[in-house]
Amino acid sequence: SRSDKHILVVSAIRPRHMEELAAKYELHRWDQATDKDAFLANVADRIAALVSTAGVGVPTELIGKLPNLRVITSFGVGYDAIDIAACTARGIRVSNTPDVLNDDVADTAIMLLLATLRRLVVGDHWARSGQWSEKGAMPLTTTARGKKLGIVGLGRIGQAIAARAEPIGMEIGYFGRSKKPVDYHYEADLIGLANWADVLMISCPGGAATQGIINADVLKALGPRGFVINIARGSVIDEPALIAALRDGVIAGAGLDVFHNEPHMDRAFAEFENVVLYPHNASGTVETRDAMAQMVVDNLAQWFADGTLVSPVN
Ligand code: 8YV
Repeated sequence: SRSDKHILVVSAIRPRHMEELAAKYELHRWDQATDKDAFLANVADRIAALVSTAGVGVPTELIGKLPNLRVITSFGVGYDAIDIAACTARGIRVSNTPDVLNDDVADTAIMLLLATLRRLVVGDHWARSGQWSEKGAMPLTTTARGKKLGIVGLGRIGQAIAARAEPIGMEIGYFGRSKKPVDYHYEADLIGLANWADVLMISCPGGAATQGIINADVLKALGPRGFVINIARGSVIDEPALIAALRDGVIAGAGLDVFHNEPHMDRAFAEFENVVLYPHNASGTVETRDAMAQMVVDNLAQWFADGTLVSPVN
């Protein structure tokens, strides 16, 4: 029955899906509690399931305070903000929401790539501000056609990006832990890929294994005509090194959906004309966010029915 299915809400999903969950389960809104410790003291023992979002994650010390926690259903494909090893050690299952966001994230990657090379934001400002009528044509930009796209992480999203870059006329290369059965150019190390590429596309998972791998050396290898696009995690890039590279002309520009310390993005980025910014919104369409929320609902329903998950992480 509903009264013995207790779920802790660490970060809420879509309103309609929250209503659906509230009708089926006892929801405990940790996200809305002001005194979180007092709130937890009353419910901790009853919590079997937890709902959160990729951006917010789950504090590891919170997991430690929930002795009967068995499952975490996370909204988003990335799970770098959840300590999966700690969950596995305690027998806590984790699910994410893969695949349903691949197309929108890949579209955003291409949107940022083209907006950066073609200087969409500068052009928009040129038209809006009246510079067009005062000064004439805006400065020329860079074509994507014929350029080399170096993809860091050719997973499901990376492959969806490659499939879109091909008809634009880009040559595709990639770096990852293993060579894949694809016709694209493979580089076994990141400096090699950065040397080869005109545009470096970051689409690998976040977390300890990729922390700061796009560092000053990689940016130097990419060079003064090279661009970085990041739709993965801010943590993958050494951000002070990126800011220095943009300031000093070490690279030509960047298109960024993700940052360190979101949503408190480093204001230095706002000063660069050769940068296009998007506020971690690559999956942010009504359609895709609804599909992701439905996967959270489905994972919970299946877990409460038979103890299995639609899209397990561990
Ligand atoms: C998140 C994301 O869903 O899927 C991911 O890993 O980063 C986004 O799609 C969004 O930030 C909500 O947490």
